[in-house]
Amino acid sequence: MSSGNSIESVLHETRSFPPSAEFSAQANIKSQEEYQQMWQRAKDDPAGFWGDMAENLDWFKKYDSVLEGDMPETKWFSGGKLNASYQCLDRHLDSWRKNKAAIIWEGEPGDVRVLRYQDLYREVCKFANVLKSLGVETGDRVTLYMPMIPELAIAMLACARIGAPHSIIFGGFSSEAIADRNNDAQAKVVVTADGGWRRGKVVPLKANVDGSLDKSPSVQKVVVVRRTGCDVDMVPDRDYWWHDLAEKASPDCDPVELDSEHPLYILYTSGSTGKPKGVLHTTAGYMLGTTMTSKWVFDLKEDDTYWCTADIGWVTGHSYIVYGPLSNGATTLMYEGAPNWPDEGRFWEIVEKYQVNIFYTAPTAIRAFIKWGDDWPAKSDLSSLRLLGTVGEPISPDAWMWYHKTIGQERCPIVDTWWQTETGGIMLSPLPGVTATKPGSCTTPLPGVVPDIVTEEGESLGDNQGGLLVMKQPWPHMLRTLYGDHDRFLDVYFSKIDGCYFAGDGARRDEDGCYWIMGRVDDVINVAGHRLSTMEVESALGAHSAVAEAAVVGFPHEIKGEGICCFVTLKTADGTDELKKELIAHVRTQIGAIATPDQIRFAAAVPKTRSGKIMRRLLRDIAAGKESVGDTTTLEDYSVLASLRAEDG
Ligand code: 7RM
Repeated sequence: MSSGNSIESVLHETRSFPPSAEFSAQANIKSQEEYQQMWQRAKDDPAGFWGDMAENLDWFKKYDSVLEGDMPETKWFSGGKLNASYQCLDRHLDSWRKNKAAIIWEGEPGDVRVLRYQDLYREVCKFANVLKSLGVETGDRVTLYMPMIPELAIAMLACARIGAPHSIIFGGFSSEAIADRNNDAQAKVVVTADGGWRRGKVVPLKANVDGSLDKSPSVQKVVVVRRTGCDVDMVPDRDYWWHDLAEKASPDCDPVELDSEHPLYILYTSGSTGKPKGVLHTTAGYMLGTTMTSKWVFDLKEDDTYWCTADIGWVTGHSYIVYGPLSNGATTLMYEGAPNWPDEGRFWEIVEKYQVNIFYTAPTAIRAFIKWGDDWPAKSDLSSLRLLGTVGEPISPDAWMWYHKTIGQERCPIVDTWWQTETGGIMLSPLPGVTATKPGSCTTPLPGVVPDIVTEEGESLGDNQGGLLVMKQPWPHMLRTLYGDHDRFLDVYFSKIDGCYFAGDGARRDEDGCYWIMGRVDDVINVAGHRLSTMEVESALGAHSAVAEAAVVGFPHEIKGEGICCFVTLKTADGTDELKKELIAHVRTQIGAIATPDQIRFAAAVPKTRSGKIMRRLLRDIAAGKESVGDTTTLEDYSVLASLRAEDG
């Protein structure tokens, strides 16, 4: 943040793209009036509005009240009983949807599986029975560390069926990170695979789990899917093949009738300290939020083929590959591997092959597509596409225009969806049949979302003044706590701005009420759409015997959005290239491949304020190669700066 109260905003974009009349006419929300009316009602009478929306879920027992309490301690749909796997499966089975494709899956090597709703239901029931046979009870936590294969969705829904919250760990995390998360959640069972395919190579998932287990004593059993056929160690009475257990399991398993606020899952996300936060979502509110936002934003129709390219290891995959689309009875496409394997045309071949209608991806992927060139998408027929989406970071107007022209062929609305692991579902986004989109803006709040832009003191700012993005009203799919650390939950999200949820992003609102996100205001960086805490990388480096101190910042990166730059002071060792490599490898073992540093710069000291705080703003400027370093009046040791700049990455 710059000095003064508001954050300086430099982006000025005036192009605007209203939806076509044809799109609006067929859309789930058709007009500005309809949207305005919904939004106003949800603001003035949230209980009435969300109570009406809750008709879209199937309840074993109707709730007594829609909303109790106010932020941060809210309870939604108290007294109600339901089950998330029932929402996604059982309720579609007594209609023609029983034979509709629920999941169309393509593996990286080109293998294909299609699971109809009935097939998925049976597999989920079988695996729910497997979990029970391994001693998993309602309330127990289960870690899923898996590739993008149907078994991941099956395991999630099986956990939901018996009320065992899942904790999914993205396959790019290391043994150390798995152990941390297993311990924090006190997971009883880990589900994994021998490996997964990525750019023609096997990611050794089971071996990574093995490396975590002596440090995760809570884990009693490990279930392993055979995916790649690579060699794995199987420990008797601890490790079991999925297929051995599932083969013997019954395909019937009654869904447990769970309280509305029963925990559905924990998902670890980076905050501004070294310790990841276990974001906890609960059943009714989360299911309602993901169900409604999928319908509104992706305009889901019965005959759509919908593809979200995220990994299920991130919240986007939880909400918009699995729970939201399946709750709506949609066909959701899942792809296992890399976008450039065997070549850079893979995504567009998939679009043509399955006649994908709705395509949801991230700005980092779009930047890669642009770099790879227009010839790749030109090889495939993209005329099935009718709607495009983005998520994960601000998209530059240039990348937006490329997406609009080259992929959308100037025909498809683009929904730039702003939300977070914590918000559970989309918060700010165009409605594709309603909103005039602007390249680079996530535009307006969805019904039930009441945002504002405020100063550090909590005063509302006017049009086009940059400030802090907050939410002034509770919504059903918001996080309920940080697992095992409610005080941190209160502190991080609710202590900064009185009475509001503090998102950690800077933003401005323009004269049309459209929001423009300016990025994080804390020590969280966004590397290829993945949230990482600079503190986490600093802690990892600090654990290396040669390192005295480390300061980590993001810097602009052509494809990843932000790269990771580490300023390292050494105890005694020499700053050799060998040591640089060793430190990079060390961070990869401590956190995982996603945290691989792009630059290591050895320095005699890191610049600090008089009170001892690392001057990250200065380091960011140096990492970005900027000459002017701004205000240094509180800098402790001026000579440090010159030496940092001299040391070249
Ligand atoms: C869904 C997800 C959340 C952070 C968030 C922002 C950034 C996400 C957008 C965006 C600008 C967007 N969850 N972010 N979407 N910034 N425009 N459309 O990404 O928890 O992993 O990250 O991502 O900074 O706070 S997340």
